[in-house]
Amino acid sequence: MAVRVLFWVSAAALLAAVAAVAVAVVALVRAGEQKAAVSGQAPAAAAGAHGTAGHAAPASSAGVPDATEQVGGGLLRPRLENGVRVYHLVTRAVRWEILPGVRVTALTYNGIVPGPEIRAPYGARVRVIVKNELPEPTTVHWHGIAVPNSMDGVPDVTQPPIQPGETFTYEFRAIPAGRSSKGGTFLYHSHVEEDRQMGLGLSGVLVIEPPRAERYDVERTVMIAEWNLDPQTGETRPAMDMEGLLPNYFTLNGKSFPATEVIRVKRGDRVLLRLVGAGQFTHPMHLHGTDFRIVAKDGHPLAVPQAADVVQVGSGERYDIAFTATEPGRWVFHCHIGHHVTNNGDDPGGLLLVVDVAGRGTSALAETTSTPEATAQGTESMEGMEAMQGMEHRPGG
Ligand SMILES: [Cu+2]
Repeated sequence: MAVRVLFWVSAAALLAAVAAVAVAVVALVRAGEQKAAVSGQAPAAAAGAHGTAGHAAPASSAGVPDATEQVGGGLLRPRLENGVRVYHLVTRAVRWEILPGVRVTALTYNGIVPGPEIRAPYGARVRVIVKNELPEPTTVHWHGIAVPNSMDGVPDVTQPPIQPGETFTYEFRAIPAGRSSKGGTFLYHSHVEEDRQMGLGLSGVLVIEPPRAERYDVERTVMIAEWNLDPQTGETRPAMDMEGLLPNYFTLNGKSFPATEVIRVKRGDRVLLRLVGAGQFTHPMHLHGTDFRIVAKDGHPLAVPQAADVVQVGSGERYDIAFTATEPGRWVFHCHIGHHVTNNGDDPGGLLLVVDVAGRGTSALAETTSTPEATAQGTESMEGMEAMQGMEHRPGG
């Protein structure tokens, strides 16, 4: 009897063990598949460079030099040729510093993130000569501009892609699409593998200056973007709303707080910020200390400016917001999604900058409005940190 019981107990234990091994093997295989999918390696190879998974592969960093510039978005000066404003853009990959010691591999216009700011008066004839020095094809789309269809920059629809080493010349008049607006904030960006190339840095702002532009004491463009960076390996992937590609770094004009620019204004200054959604995510941008007026949407002035203290900036959108700096202090302007004010999980970071409103004549710093060119990164970082430490509330508040 006892032997019989022992036999059945042993048999049951053996069966259970076999089943457990089978379950474990299945789990191991699945884990392997998931790991490959997250890293993008195996599916990328299987799907090829143009498959969905290929878009998730890290930007190639082999032989990519560190950027020679520290500040992105500087003004691109044209050459005048028979009344045509001629601009040059060169696409190339660089290692771009978003924080001291933290670099992303970026695809850029002219070696900077964001690309240089192009400005032209309403109606001006514009020629942009684009040389592609990337190892992959590209195009430039003029977002919101009334270009001839052949200049619209959509690969295999309006033009063949610009192959590596090739040059393409875009020509158009600086007139908003639809022709109802006389000027405002517009955008240019790659339209080849847009999720990937735009996400890795290929965008810049195009300002059409209206004939009677509103005057402001301080004016800044603020381009909002996201990055997926492995800070250990430096592998940079285009940030997307997909598992394995979610962003862990966020930049305003190519810098994460505390490396973002401190915008210095005097009390009473009228300030215009041109907000540009250059990434793939929506950011509720919030200003402390005062409200603002949304004066234009997508390069179109609003007949009745809208009062707000948060504005949702989605991908491709532009909002021009204006305010008068009435209260002295260090007021922050930041994304209200807590995760977006972190650097790889450390806060404060990401989409936050300081608007430093000085009482008139009370501060030597207030006498000079800083330009991006004049910004010393290290100094600004320290001041940014001090500003955060001096604040009563966390950026989420
Ligand atoms: Cu955000």
